Amino acid sequence: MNWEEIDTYAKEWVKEAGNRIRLSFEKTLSIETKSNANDLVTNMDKEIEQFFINKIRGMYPEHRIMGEEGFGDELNSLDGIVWLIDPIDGTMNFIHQQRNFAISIGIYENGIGQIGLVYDVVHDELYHAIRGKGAFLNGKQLPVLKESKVKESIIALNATWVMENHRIDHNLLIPLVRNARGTRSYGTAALELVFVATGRVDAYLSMRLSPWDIAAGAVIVEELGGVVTNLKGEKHNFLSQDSLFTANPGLHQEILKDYLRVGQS
Ligand code: 2AM
Ligand code: CA
Repeated sequence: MNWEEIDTYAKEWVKEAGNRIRLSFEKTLSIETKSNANDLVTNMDKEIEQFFINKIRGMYPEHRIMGEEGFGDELNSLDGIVWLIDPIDGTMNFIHQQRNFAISIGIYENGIGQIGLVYDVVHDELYHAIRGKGAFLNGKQLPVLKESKVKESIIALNATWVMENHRIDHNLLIPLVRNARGTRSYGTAALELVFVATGRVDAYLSMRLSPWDIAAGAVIVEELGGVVTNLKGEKHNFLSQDSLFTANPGLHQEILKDYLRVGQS
């Protein structure tokens, strides 16, 4: 498979999609809700997903596509080459803030991430990795991740999970928040993953994400030696919703063992 050729096209399309999103700032958005009043989608989410699908189908008709807005294929396996697309990750931020959102595209072969592209449109920052060939920010190679301890780390974590909730015993997270140097929440999983990749934050935890939110960022983090699992420390499931826990390797182990108590009764 010519991954470099696919990467070149994907980058070109991501930049063109970014331009379309920037131009949309001048126009009125049409906003609808999906599963609940805070689950938002705009005409741009849909338009950008359709833009990518048309490009991919034109160039690579045999590839399959999983897109958040449902214009792609119905997938029940990751066999073959699959594009996992989130046209706008952080839609709520896109609507309310016109920043803190990204285009996220992961390209997987038989379930293994080969290319990850995360484009922070407003900052014109393109993070990308090709498996085994390095990870880059606007073409400049990123260094491999350094290990850190909780007490010197910034942890990306949404406050929702530190209140009583039905996905995790929030008492496990209180000491983590107390002991960390600081916590942050950006509301965009794709960017939170690339912030782990660049060391802007040291770990990111979320209880419920979809494959397209993180498929691209996971390739970038792993290319730099970071660890990507679910909260149980198991391989993340890229076919359905799952929790996510990503960090530099030393920190990942410390949090799993001392805070999430994985492997202990
Ligand atoms: P989105 O903006 O593409 O929907 C916000 O904390 C992060 O979680 C964003 O990456 C957002 O992606 C994602 N997210 C929001 N609601 C979600 C849901 N119901 N299921 C899975 N991921 C969700
Ligand atoms: Ca989205």
